Amino acid sequence: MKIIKNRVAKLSFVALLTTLSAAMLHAPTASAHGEKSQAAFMRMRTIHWFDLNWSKDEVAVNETMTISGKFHVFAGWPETVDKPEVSFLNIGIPGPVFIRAGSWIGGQLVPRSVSLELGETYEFKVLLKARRPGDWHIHTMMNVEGGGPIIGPGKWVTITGSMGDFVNNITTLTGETINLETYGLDNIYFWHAFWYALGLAWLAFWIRRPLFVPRHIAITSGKADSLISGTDKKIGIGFAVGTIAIVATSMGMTAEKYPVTTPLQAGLMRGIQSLEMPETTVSVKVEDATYRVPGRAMQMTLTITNDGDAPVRLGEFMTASVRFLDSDVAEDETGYPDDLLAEEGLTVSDNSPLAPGETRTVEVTASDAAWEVYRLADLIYDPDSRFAGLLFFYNEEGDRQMVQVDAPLIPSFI
Ligand SMILES: [Cu+2]
Repeated sequence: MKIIKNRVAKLSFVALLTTLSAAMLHAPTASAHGEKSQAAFMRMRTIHWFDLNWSKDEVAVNETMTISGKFHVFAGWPETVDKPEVSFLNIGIPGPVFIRAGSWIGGQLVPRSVSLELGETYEFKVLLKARRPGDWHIHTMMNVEGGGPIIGPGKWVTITGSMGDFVNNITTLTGETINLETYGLDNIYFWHAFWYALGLAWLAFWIRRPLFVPRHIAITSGKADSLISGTDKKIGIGFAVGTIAIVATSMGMTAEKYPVTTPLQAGLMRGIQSLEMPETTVSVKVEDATYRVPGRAMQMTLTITNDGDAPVRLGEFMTASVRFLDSDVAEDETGYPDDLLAEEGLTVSDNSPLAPGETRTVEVTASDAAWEVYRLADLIYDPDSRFAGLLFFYNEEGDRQMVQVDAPLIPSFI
């Protein structure tokens, strides 16, 4: 009786262990994405996302929304990160709460990886279809081979409705309409349960006998041969042959049922159309740049030259998705995420219009809690402490010019 109890206990322990390890492999829903813990230099010196638009704040299950905008591939790409030769436009979301129904760069459908050129600006659009209800932080994201996911700004979007209503119908190349959400699910459940049960049976077969100590004693006393009987060997062979037979038969059946299959398409698309940006007539030289730790502010001394034919003013400094605006010159009309927007975060010592042909040296301060909240200030502890970002200049008509800056940043602790 005691022995039987022991075996039952052992068996249930093993089953529990197996189930627990399987449960651990299933990752729980993430509430944040670690966007703040991505190294500041990665966010500042790789991909600059701007002119973004999340088409909706609230969307029902099965409805679609788009995220569109532009991204600039920074010319001063860090040496420690692989160049974006194989990049994949993606969306940073906590699991499949949306499905990506399509994505485009420069007007071209990009279901595959693309090759991006340093110093170029691209236009993009991602079409999403809502799947799981909840409040989700939706980021733009670029996966770069050898560089990891490079995350852009995130905005909260609410999905309403019920996930049970979600359908993802597609028509296959053979003319059949299927719902990808449930397609083949019974088969998946069946095979998981089947192999799980077979695995347990295998374990149970070997466990229903004395384990470690009695076996150890048998081996040390020279009776190792007695541990595995002829029946054991036969059953072992039975399991092996049975497994191979099941795999072979089910493969044959599958091939017969689905005669036409094509592999998942993967490949690299080159020659993606970049965006023709208006010619830059403003040039900027960074004389020096310091970050004041107590003031949560970055100060730059900039020498700005206007070679154009219209006066310009500095309206915005953008780095790592944080936008510092001079509210006299520029304002946000896109509903940009609040925590990344410093509407009055940019002060310029003299921001009167810079006349054509004029050169002026100004002190520019970009201050906001975002330096600390978004952990951009961590930059000062890097061995290559550089900052980078985009400056936007505006003329009277509201036309905009984009100038990139990239310079060493010296911290000040007083
Ligand atoms: Cu997020």
